[in-house]
Amino acid sequence: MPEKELQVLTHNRSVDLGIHMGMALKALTSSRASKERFRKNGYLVADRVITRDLCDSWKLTALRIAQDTGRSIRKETASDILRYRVVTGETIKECWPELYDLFSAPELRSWISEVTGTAGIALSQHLQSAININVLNEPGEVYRWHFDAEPYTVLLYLSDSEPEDGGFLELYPNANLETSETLPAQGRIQFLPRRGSLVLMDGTRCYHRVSPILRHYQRVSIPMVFPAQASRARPENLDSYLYDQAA
Ligand SMILES: O=C(O)CCC(=O)C(=O)O
Repeated sequence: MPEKELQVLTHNRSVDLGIHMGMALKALTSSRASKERFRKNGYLVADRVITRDLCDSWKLTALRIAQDTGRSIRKETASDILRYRVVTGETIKECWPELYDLFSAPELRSWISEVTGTAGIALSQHLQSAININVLNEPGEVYRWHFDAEPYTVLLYLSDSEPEDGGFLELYPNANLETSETLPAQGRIQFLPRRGSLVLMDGTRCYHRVSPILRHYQRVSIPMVFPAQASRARPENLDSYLYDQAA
């Protein structure tokens, strides 16, 4: 039987993490197989981490906050396009403590540490990018191919996607900046978001993107970033590229 790494359903833990958080995280496991899968591929999918009911209620909350305070990002260069709506970490901390509690729960970092075999998983000092709400909903919206600035990213999905919707998480495991220019289509992994599921990935070795939205629907994801040490510097101008609003 796999070890249960994060069981947040017992009464005491629920109290520690907040009542709703206790309901939210059912179980994240770090079995030998999942560690091995992560070691080999640099990513791991955990299904139904958040219950459907909670997910539906969180999706509404995410959409309301994105509507009230989100920024529309529209960046287009010859090689890539970034078009989506984002809520950054400072706003989440202030307006949605329940989600912030999930992000900052020591149990989540322990699980990342177990699965990745990395000691010292920290909370990022860059609150703006540490946790976001991403909303893509119009045909043509896309989150460009990129590597992350920090190694560990947890993506929590609050919506389901159908293949006809677009909005796949696409990634090339074990890529690097040199190879990213010439990656063959057959090596590409496609993950269709399912609400309540979570992807843990080393974003510095998985080249990834959100594929273009093909028809109107609400794709809601919560990216959370966890550095291996607290004090890594972010590339200059990255935050202004990602978060400065469309003119
Ligand atoms: O929403 C997703 O599936 C991925 C988002 C992403 O890559 C990011 O926020 O860096």
